[in-house]
Amino acid sequence: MKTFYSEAHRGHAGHFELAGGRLVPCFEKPVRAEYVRARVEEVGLGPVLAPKSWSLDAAARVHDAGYLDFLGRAWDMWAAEGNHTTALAMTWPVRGLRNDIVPTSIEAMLGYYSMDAGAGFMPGTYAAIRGSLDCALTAAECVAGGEAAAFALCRPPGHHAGSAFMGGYCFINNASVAAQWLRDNGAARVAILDVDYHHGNGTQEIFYARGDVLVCNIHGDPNTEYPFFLGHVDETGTGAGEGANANYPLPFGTDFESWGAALDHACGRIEAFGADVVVVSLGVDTFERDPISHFKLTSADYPKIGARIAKLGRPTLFVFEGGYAVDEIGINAVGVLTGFEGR
Ligand code: OKP
Ligand code: ZN
Repeated sequence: MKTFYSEAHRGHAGHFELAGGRLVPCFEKPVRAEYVRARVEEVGLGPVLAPKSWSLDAAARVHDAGYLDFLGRAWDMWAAEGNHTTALAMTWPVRGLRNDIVPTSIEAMLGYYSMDAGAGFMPGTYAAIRGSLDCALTAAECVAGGEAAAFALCRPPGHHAGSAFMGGYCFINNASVAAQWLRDNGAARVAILDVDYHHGNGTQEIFYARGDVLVCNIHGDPNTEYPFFLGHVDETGTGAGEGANANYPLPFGTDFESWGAALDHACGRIEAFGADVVVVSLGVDTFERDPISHFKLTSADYPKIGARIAKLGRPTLFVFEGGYAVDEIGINAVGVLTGFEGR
């Protein structure tokens, strides 16, 4: 399969995140995409191609226009106030406070348009966001054009980004924009299968009231794991979307035996739904040695994930999400793809 990779991701670098009360270099760093790309080339998965440039029209189908506008202006507004390093949110309009007034100061906007302090901007962040989106859409176009599968090597990731919020290293929800683009270009029913360790709260929020896009998430139990406030089993969709959201929260220490059972169940849901195309939010932070996660998958398990997804027999778009054990990130992510291809 083809891989789409944008060099613009390299400008999203040098940013910090808050962890344990300290500002530390962000776990979501450029070497992640470089190592995955290197592994794609090493195993000869297929060509690594630069994506086409896309306007924001497709993104605006699932994201708020004011939010997208904010993403494009955030760094310049932050720098104009004399700041030189990571733009991070610090104040949020939580329940009980007003959120009907869109703010105009950068500090207020960062909080207004985020769910945590985990999506930091640097000077090259916006270009990276756009390059990541370009990868997702160009890969989606391949799948819509009849290719069995394609890999969008997205960075930054996307699944924590909602219709009007960023968070958890994510800004534009690449998988959701791609799913909507596939809906708008011939697919009547789309399934999103999120196998990242963390719950794809942004993806769930975007499609929660939609019956045409099934969202399945396998993730750390939100009672004890980030992003905490969404991802429970009783969240099954609402209105026209009732029954089109499935969560599989699993406890710390989960290994492939129980993780794979959840995947089997999710695949059954995708079959019953009758998806015309499958979008996989492909995170490999389920790995046993991931530095911020608590599942116990091994490198030998990733090809099995790909093989199970291939059994669905549907056009499949893989969109890269998380994974922070960089030494094994290439083997694990590309393992899913070679497993899908049956080699
Ligand atoms: C992004 B993706 C854990 C803090 C978590 C943010 C993690 C974002 C993960 N103590 N910080 O889903 O891989
Ligand atoms: Zn994750």
